[in-house]
Amino acid sequence: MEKVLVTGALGQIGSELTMTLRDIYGSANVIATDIRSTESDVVHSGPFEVLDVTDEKALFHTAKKHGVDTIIHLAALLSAKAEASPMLAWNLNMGGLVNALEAARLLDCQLFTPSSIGAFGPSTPKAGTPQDTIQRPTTMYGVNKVAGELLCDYYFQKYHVDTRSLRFPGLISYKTPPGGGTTDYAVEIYYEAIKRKRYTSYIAEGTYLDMMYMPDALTAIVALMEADPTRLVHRNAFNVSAMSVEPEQIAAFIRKKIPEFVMDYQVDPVRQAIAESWPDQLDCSCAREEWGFEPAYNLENMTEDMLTKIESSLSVNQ
Ligand code: AKB
Repeated sequence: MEKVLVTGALGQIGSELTMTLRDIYGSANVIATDIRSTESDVVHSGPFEVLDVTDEKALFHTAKKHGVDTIIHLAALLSAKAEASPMLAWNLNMGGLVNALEAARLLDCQLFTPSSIGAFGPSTPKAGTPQDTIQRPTTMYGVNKVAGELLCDYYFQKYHVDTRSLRFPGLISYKTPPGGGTTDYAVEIYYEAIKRKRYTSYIAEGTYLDMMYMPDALTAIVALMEADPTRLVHRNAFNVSAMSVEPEQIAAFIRKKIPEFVMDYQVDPVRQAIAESWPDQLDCSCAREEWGFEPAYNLENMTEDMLTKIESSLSVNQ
């Protein structure tokens, strides 16, 4: 990676990844794009362009104009939003990806795009979910992710486009909130713990899902993209996770810092059904063996960091 185009750069992953890439590769070498512009570090700290990824020509010309060698394609709808608007999800998630792949093919770029635990479904083994296993998701988001994995493999095999991807679990971060995902509760809980000392979870007690702290996700993206291709047996996409947790476990770790924190439940049937269709805990051994995946954060040190960072950012903004 020397010169990178990021789509969806103002989203949860993009807003942090863009800044990390600018630190590593230089601000001028990371071109951030999104469907909208905002007053933000991403927009002001380096090149930024408004870009609709469903516009094939605009995506191609933006990548060509900047002479990039890598496309990090993040623009997509998350699971709950995709379930509410399946056709919009199909058009954006699949249309955007194929446009990014075509630009990568024509301009000889490396390409990263995230897959998800959503690429699995109810018939997938729930515990120790293997790297290569049944993928029959029951959500539009999951259908998009499986199709996306296959499409990326197709572009690698047929056109030798250097495509690489990670199956992200719920990503927990304190800088930019996620929007429209099933795992968003695991971010909201920390904000509500600081602001109100209580949280009503829309995911039921006892529902285990894989999670990872954003710094580990950013490190993983860079490590995978810089990995020696001869070591990669897999490409699209690697299982990655740092913890398998249910809501009450997060609450218990929050209570170590905020003893008066209270959590109750008002289960949202749509997001609960999505969560129940996903694995409880992924097997990440291929990511460890093929490119050295090693997350630094577990539930304990992530919770400490989240609470400290949210507290200081809320007090600065008061
Ligand atoms: C979502 O909940 O939709 C995402 C994901 C796990 O892909 N966070």
